[in-house]
Amino acid sequence: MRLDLSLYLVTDPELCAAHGLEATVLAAVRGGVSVVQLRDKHAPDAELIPLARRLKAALAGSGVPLIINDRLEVALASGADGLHIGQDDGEVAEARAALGPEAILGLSVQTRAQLARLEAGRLDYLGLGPVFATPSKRDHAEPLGFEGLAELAAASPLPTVAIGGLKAEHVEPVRQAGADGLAVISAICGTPDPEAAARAFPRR
Ligand code: TZP
Ligand code: MG
Repeated sequence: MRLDLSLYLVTDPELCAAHGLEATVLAAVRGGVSVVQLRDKHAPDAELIPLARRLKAALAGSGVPLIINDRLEVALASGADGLHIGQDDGEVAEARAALGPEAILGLSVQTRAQLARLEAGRLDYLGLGPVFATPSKRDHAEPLGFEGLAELAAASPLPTVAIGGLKAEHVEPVRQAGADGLAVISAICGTPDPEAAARAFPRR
């Protein structure tokens, strides 16, 4: 599965609840999202594993990979395509060893210092952000702006996806900053029509 980061949907249990998480994801895929990440900071594994399995089954044949945020056990038990971890979510080497060589493994990066100590050989992509302040992530790092994003993207040895307060109007500035795509929660999940919201993102 070639990794297309162009429009990367991150789910949020509350923001996706209006239409149901699965229906929201499927609508967003019809609208053109290229990756789906299941992100739920609170649900126990016993709840997330069956949900991830249902999402994986629903995405079958779409070519859209399912990536699990933070929870290695959920990624392993559900047959998801990969895992996304943050700077405090454990070791990249351990995650890669557990997942095997074929799985997609992504890491969130906020600073040049983090880029400098990257285990790039074990990773497939980086999430760079937040570009803007966002209520969708508590205690996020200082926003990068497009300038900070451009600096990190230029220094990244891996494909990058920008995240944090991004909307359809930001596709072009994100591209100009050198990132390979945008990751969004609220611009798709928090809208009355997630399919139309996804479709509103200009595609190359
Ligand atoms: N990581 C950095 S910002 C963010 C995450 C998970 C939340 C992005 O959500 P939104 O609603 O697209 O700003
Ligand atoms: Mg995390």
